[in-house]
Amino acid sequence: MSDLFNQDCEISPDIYLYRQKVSWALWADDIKRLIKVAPLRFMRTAGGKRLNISMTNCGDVGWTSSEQGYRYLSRDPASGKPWPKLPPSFAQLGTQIAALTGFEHFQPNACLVNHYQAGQKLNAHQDKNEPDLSQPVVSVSLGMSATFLIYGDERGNKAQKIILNDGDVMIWGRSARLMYHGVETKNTQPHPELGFHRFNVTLRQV
Ligand code: MD3
Ligand code: FE
Repeated sequence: MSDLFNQDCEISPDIYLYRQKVSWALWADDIKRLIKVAPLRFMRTAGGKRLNISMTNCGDVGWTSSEQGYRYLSRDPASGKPWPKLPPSFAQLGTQIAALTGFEHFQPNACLVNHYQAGQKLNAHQDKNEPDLSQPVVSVSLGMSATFLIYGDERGNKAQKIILNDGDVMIWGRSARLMYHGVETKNTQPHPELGFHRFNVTLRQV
């Protein structure tokens, strides 16, 4: 499981990092197809504000934010159609990484795709809209680099910072499942093909 060259490790209790498990090149066709069918969009919050980054989904259910609050929905509200299918390669990576960290029963069926341009950020938040918090979340970084900020159990804590590059995968669960986290891209390095764009794919069981 541990690979010194790739610095694969438990970076903090119940948060695991696997470097260069995939790549933009490997997943580009699936991402491009997805955003043609279910375009990236800036969702709104219950208070009517626009989220900082654009998003879309694939899988059985997709995470949405709107004037009605945060919900997992089986259809894309923009089209009324079911979200595109979860690509088998995404599901396979999720179950493989989960098995490596002791989550043998993880069956990802929800996939949120976030899109960042240089300077865009995701503020500190918890992922707590999933019904079964005993299941982990898997995050796949594609494209330009980003800094993950891990605040721990209070959003006001000093953050642990981790730089994520194309193809890096993080998984967190158990004691880390409800930790506050965020993303910054102000000091980003461009990706040779994608330039100053980043996609983050999160796999969840909902
Ligand atoms: C949780 N997305 O969609 S997970 C999200 O890069 C989201 O777009 C991130 O947060 C993104 O909800 C990827 C980032 C992350 C990093 C460290 C964590 C989540 C964490 C540590 C503990 C718990
Ligand atoms: Fe999150």
